Amino acid sequence: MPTNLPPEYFEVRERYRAAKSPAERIVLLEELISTVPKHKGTDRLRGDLRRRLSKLKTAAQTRKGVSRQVSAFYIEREGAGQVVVAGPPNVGKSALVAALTNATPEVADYPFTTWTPTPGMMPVDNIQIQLIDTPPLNRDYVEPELLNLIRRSDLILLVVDLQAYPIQQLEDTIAFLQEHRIAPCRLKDRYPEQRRLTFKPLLVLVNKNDDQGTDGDFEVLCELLGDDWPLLPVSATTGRHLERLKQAVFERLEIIRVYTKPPGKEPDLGTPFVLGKGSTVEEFAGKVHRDFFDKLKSARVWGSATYDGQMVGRDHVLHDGDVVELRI
Ligand SMILES: Nc1nc2c(ncn2[C@@H]2O[C@H](COP(=O)(O)OP(=O)(O)OP(=O)(O)O)[C@@H](O)[C@H]2O)c(=O)[nH]1
Ligand SMILES: [Mg+2]
Repeated sequence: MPTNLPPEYFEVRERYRAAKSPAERIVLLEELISTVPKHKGTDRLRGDLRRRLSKLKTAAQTRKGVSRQVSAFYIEREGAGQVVVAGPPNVGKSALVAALTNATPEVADYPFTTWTPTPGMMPVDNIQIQLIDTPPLNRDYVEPELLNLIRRSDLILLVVDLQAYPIQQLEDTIAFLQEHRIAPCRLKDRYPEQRRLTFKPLLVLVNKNDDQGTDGDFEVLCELLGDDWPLLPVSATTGRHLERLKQAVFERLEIIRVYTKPPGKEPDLGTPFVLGKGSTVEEFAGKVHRDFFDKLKSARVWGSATYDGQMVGRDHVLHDGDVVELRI
């Protein structure tokens, strides 16, 4: 089966091969894994890379002192997706992470408050998504590790300040990211031959849209920018539109929630399995347990099937909210 690896894979693989320290190798291997598209043809490759990563991590932990050298910018993935909150100084990145997650990063009314990333978990319905507060992106100095953290993530939330030149902030930050070979997915068509760019999904959060008094400013911003960017007006201070933001993050991550149902019993609607959009029954089975993947005889689906409890094949494509009964 073809693997169809994107150019970023080969670019990151070169850097991974050239990496010297164990910490750097761990970080780059994580990044390499994030470039591999998730489909059946890459199952084996992803498995091999993950095994290699776990060996590297074990080695780093057993070697005395080495684990301490693993950078603060290396953040273990948790939950249904890893999302970085990035942008210029003082726009409210930390305030947003504090409002949306259980984390408590420092918020202050002067720029360059944040120096290291802080992860927190954001509940969205019945799943948790990891948000990471980051130090500001600025031209004078940027930690290379911060750029790697952004490259490894599943989604960028680019924050700008409605009350402080948001268009310039947006354009400068996009240009800055591009200079560091990170570009929003929506620009992929514009650079089809650009092998060295890492394309990332991106949403623009227009923060400090505190109440109806600032709605007019947001409307003007939308008119000026047209349809160029997916803009979300939010306020960390008043909590305005934060629910809408959570749903937008869920949708942009392109994930689905699927529930198990033991034969003859009620479905377990508590904790779903989270899969990529377009995942099949077979991929779901593999996620539940290796045995299900190997020995799966039949499956019944409630939700996306034509009728409830319909028998489907291994390649049936699942949808958000489906309930699946696996039989081996
Ligand atoms: N009015 C208003 N002020 C906000 C909002 N969000 C953050 N602020 C204020 O903006 C200032 C900067 O907030 P931070 O969260 O520290 O900004 P940051 O982007 O993390 O800043 P750095 O870490 O320096 O990059 C603080 O004074 C916050 O109280 C908001 O939604 N509305
Ligand atoms: Mg901050």
